[in-house]
Amino acid sequence: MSAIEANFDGLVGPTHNYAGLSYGNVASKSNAKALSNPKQAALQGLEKMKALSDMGMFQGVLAPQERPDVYSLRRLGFSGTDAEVITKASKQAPEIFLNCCSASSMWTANAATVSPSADCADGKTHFTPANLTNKFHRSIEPQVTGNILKAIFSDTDHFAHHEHLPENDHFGDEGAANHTRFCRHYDETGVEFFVFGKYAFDGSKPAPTKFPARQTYEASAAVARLHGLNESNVVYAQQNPDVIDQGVFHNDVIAVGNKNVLFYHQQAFLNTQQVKTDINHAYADNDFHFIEVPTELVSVNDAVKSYLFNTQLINLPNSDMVIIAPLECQENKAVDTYLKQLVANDNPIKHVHFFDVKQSMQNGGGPACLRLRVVLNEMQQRAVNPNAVMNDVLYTKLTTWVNKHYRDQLSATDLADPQLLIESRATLDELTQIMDLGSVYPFQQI
Ligand code: SUG
Repeated sequence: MSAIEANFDGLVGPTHNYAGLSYGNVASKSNAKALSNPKQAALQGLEKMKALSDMGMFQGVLAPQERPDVYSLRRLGFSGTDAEVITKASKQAPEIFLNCCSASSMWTANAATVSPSADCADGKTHFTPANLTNKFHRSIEPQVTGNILKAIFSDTDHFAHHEHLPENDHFGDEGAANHTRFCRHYDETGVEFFVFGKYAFDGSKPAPTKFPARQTYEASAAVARLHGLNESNVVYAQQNPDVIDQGVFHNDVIAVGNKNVLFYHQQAFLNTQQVKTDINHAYADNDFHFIEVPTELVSVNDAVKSYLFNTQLINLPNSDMVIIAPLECQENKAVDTYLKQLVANDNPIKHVHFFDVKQSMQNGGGPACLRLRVVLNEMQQRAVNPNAVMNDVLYTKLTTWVNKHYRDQLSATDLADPQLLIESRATLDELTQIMDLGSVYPFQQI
């Protein structure tokens, strides 16, 4: 049965803002306190989704989260009405308050790790929401992420959902941002490639010294166990700690893979030769392409700034492999030159399409951060909630919804306005009806 790889992009939430919350993520830190434009951010995201759908791709949508997160603030001792909780927290603990306002669930590459049914022992597609323990503002996402995934992939004959891993740095899990899958055809068993930043239980092993390693080996191995993967089809690799210290906070900032291609920077891995040997061994065919970008052509700094590797590597319906890149790649001379050469050379990548996702890029989120890949066979495609699948009708509904509800400008002080929570809840309530999600948000469950 033929299968495709679908992309489920995160809708940008109504509180999209720049709070400088992600230590180790250069863009997030350098744009801290800049004014954001939630409406433009959401429309940029929708435009990319619509363009991929128009290219004949199966494009899905994942809903944003309820923010400010007054439930987390209550757990931290702020009390009273919702408005009082917001006012007290924003005055008494502004940093904690900002962490509870982020629209970071838009980066759905961090929503979960997904293993296609062809790889899993029980023949179902497995989802494990990422616990995102390394950053407080992201650690409050997994519960609702799980609700949203269950509302979209609800058919238990096809889809299996796990609870996120224990919420501790030892099991720090950042989801698909550190997970890639190789295969000849999407419907066949593939090789699942897990990249981690450090070993949690062995301090003698190499680890970054400046910025945090957000994913542990132990978390990756736990996800592989939960999903029932066959060990001979799994490859683990450690990220180069030096590049984490240069701002490569997820592997998808320095490498991307699809089918029989791994496109990566020379400095991405701690032991590149071992990575190649292990992938070749597990893939067990001679048509695998390792496309290594040398430092002398593109520095790590240029890769981080342009997000050359935070690109989507996809197969169009005519089987051409193309890159979906942010405009920043075209604006960076070294990267633009490299990409022109790449598509002219003899390799599976045929074309580069550029997209404006600047509102997300300024928080360190490129095209690949904005999407969660889900391989679906024909029966599974039919089992997906149809109101989460991009088409002309859904695009019109969602752009109308964004234009009606989203603000043009948001600053840190605007976030403390209790009216924003009322506005956001009304916005999300309407979205759950448009997407037929049921009651996925805490405010709908009370
Ligand atoms: O987790 N930025 C996100 C960016 C996530 C990008 N995802 C992938 N590479 N897959 C993060 O660091 C910044 C929010 C702020 O600073 O306001 C933020 O959360």
